[in-house]
Amino acid sequence: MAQTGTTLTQYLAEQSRSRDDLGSDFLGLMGDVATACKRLSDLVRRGELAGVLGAAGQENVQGEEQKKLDIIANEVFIESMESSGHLAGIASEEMDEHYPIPEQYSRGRYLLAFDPLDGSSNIDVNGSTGTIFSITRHDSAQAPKDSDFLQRGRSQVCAGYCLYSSASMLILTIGDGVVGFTLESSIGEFILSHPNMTVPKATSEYAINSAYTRHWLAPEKRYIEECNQGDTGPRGRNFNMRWAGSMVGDIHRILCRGGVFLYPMDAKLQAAGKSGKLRLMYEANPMGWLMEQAGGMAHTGTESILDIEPSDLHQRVPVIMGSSEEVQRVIDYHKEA
Ligand code: P6P
Repeated sequence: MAQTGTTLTQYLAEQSRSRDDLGSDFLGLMGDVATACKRLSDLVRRGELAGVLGAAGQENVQGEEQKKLDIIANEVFIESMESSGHLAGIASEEMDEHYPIPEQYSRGRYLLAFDPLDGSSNIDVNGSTGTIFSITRHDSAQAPKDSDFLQRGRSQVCAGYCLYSSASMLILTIGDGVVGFTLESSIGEFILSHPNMTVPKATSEYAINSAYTRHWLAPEKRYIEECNQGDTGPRGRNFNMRWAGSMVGDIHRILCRGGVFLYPMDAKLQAAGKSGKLRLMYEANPMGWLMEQAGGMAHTGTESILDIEPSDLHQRVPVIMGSSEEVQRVIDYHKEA
């Protein structure tokens, strides 16, 4: 009989047998995450034909121009997740405060923080986009407050993303390494395709938006200049640069073949009183845990991302993550600065 492969549901059921902290509630929750990702994958894949491209004509709570699909993605996720009784609350990049589970539905013991459509500036040009999600526990029967979401990255129960690109792929960790599933659209199932994703310790590829070179601080300026000097400089080898314009696209490439992703603090962000560009709760923490689980590192330049005590639902942090040798080098340059 033709082998379909292991589905996400089968994989998680198998894992939960050896993990009494991951019961049927968790399996149900992940089923809803997969459903939401499948719905979004279909909308992204159909693009203009689904009438979902273009600007929404409004800004989000971050003051950023929203795309139609930013709003639709947020609604699709909430609609897929709110009624099953697994979640106590939902926090999203697109909503100022967290979304309480409506009275008519029962509340569960998990919290979901997510970026519905990361890299949405790519959507109108058919570039890679993705949904990033972070699941933590809410061990209380009380309705959560915003502050209940403010848990360190190390306390996540599950973290992952769904990448909408040439294939739609769901990549996640539950603390036992990183696994990847590819959407088999003919049967609407995520099939296990990457059972053990690891980040090579060494790399010759970096990802940073070089348009901000004049704003970089000394450690990043030194690191990138040395990479660009290639085999004529102190690194003694040539480097390559990739910048996907979506964190999900860059992080996925790094999980597949190594690399270092940098969205560091810079003079422009400092002048604007910002503590970084990317958000801790639903970008840096989930991606940081994936990186560490895959054998990489996730750092701000001065502290490990997963150790940060969050202070705000939408707080921003500097991000340097990927192949450990390169992240460590940038950390060392921060120490020397
Ligand atoms: P820039 C997308 O808006 C995002 O949050 C990340 O997905 C991406 O890596 C970064 O910002 C791109 O930022 O400044 O290059 O447009």
